[in-house]
Amino acid sequence: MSQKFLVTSALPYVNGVKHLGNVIGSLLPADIYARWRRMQGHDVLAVCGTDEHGTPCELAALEEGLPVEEYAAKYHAIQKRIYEQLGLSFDHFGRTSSPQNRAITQHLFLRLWERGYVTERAIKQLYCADCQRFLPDRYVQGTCPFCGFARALGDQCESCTKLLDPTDLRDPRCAVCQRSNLQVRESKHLFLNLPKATPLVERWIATRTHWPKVTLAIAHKWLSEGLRERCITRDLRWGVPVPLDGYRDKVFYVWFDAPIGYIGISMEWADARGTPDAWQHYWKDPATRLVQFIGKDNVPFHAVTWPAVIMAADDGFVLCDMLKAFEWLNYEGGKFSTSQGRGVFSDQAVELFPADYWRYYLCVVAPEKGDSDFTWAGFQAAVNSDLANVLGNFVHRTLTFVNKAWGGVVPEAIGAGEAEAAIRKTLADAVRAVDAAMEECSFQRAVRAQRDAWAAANAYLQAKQPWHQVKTDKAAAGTTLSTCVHLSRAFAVLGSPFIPFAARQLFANLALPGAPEAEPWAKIEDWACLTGHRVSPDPRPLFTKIEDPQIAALQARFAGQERRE
Ligand code: B3M
Ligand code: ZN
Repeated sequence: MSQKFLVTSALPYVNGVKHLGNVIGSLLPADIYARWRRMQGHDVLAVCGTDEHGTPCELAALEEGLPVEEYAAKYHAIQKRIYEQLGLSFDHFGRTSSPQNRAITQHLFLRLWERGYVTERAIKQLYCADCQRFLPDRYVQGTCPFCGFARALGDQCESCTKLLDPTDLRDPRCAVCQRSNLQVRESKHLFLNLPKATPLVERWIATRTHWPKVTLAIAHKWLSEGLRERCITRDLRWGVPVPLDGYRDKVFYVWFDAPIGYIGISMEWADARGTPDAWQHYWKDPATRLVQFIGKDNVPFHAVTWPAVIMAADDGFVLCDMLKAFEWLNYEGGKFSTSQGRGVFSDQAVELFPADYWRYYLCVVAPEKGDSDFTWAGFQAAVNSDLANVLGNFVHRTLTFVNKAWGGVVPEAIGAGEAEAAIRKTLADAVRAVDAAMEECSFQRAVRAQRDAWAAANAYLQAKQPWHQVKTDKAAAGTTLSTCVHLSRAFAVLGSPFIPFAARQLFANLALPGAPEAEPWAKIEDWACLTGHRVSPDPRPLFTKIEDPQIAALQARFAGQERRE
């Protein structure tokens, strides 16, 4: 039965270009999941977009010398293009700074306010008398009281990593004008009353027994430590304005409007297609399954604070059905580093190799059970052995031989025997294994199941040797070839959510009209649909092997000397 699915990926911060860890940490899994559910015939809305508010974005704009609106628009466009090149098939890639998100954020806030979930409190903050503005944490620089580092920021010292309050800093100065004309001033702020919402969250989390262990552990830890009121306003200009008298010169804290952005982006999608209410079809139907992919550090916001907002607002929005969190992808044993140019960033990745190479390898090393490591050797092995030698070779040998011995017309499988029964069962098991893995959002297992099926198909072809069979028993050779052609088609359909570009090329090689993603998932196992069909006389290789010297050069190039920007 067709169900409604809302699929979201964490919204990448707009500042800068994201690295491969970010790609496997939420973006790619959300895309694969959405593709798989669509092919199963479900009604899917998949959304993502850039998270554009907050001080890091404002400071990055300042550094690049652009007004923050222009800066955000520029990097939104850059990121959007890269994700398209990676084949990420979001129905809409929007922005948290959209008018839609502003409207829905203000609406939800007012519901919280009316329902008594927001409290007012005065807090002390630094104020720059020269710039005439309050300074959020990261706008204050000074000397670290612990280690003496001279350029510590108001939230943390980069040198000794101690967490700081701006008022802890010695010789504090304004990061914007670099002067020290600072005052401590009192200003009123709004706080989300999480203690009041705690029973709602506790009751709801108790029903999420099907969530992955990591996600539940973090949620329970937060709840058992007790939720505190959280300040949701900031003295900034860039952000969603607070629609309440006495606070109109403030904006919401970025983590207040960012998760609401999932709804705002769905509204953008609905507006863009000229059906402004269409988003409600998903968000306001209790039967919709909301499936969210995030990095581990985002769990508290998705498992506790955002659901608290949604439940406290009590406005009929669906809550998360499945929260899949990823751990960290390291780069060759260390960390990806933007400032040191260490590791591969998404813009470089799409220039270097076809998207499917990255998509496949990132699934192989998906950090699902702990941190994992990107290595060039692993990448090369995945591309050369799994993709080129196993899948690519199997398809190529099959189609070349159909062309050579049958004039390109797929023979019939007459008298399929034990070996055919076995390989058919292998495919059936693989489909079931992929479905089971995807149901649990286990991407490593989903690609492993396919790789094993490709290897089994290769072994079947190798054992049957149709190029010898044909000399003595053409019908038997035809059965082998027919089986292999149908397996190739099945691999294209089954692989389509994971390696969509190669899957399409495979369909082109089979001279099949339409695209593999348009095929019904239920029809993967079909052993006769191509009998009598003429395949392409000129099948193109699906993958190109990566040579050792190329890998050595890449290892050197991304080791950390090359500074970005
Ligand atoms: N912008 C990305 C991160 O923490 C953050 C996610 C927001 S999801 C609503 O990496
Ligand atoms: Zn200043």
